[in-house]
Amino acid sequence: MLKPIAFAAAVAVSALATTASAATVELLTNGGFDDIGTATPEGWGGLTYYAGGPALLPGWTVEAGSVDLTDTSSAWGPAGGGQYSLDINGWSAGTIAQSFATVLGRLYTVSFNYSRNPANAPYTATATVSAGGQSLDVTALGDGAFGGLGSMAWQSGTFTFVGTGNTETIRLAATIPGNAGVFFDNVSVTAGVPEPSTWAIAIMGFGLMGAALRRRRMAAVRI
Ligand SMILES: [Ca+2]
Ligand SMILES: [Ca+2]
Repeated sequence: MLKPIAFAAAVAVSALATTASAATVELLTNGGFDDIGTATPEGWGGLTYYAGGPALLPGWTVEAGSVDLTDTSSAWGPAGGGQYSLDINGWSAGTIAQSFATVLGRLYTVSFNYSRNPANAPYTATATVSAGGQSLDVTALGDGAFGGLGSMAWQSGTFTFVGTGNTETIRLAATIPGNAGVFFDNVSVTAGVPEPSTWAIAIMGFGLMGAALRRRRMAAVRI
């Protein structure tokens, strides 16, 4: 059987471990690009969103150029998740952005899936994902690793940043010209959120540790 102090420590540690893995909150809206808004398909079958509109990509602002959404069952499929995925090069190099609040000192994780336009992206399609002062350059070689028309394959990218307490912006930007580039899907920003109940258990655990230490000191005095 564990001594009280060891038990208290175990409770505290397990509570903290639970806190670290339990609750994460998705901070982005429409990171999977499956909410297409009110855009209508263009002649080639996909949806294009231009800087300045008129169609709005829900959750995102198209800051430059244009971006395309294509259906999972089209030649530009399957999507990385859901029904649609995004070519960061619409008719030209596109940039999209979305802002969210951060908490000072908290660690945030950015993750996404990426592929490349199997139709006519250059051999090396590139883009940059940035958020919170950090960024990741995405490179998709035309070496077959990302599949082909109707058989797109996806890889994962991730990085972390520390919250400033200010509003931060995630930005996906094409870094090559042209109408075909890096594809994105399942873009996510999460932060681990302490659950009040587990923190209460942790604090109680530390309280028990304190009580056990006090008892030890008292016992030592008696001896
Ligand atoms: Ca999707
Ligand atoms: Ca395109």
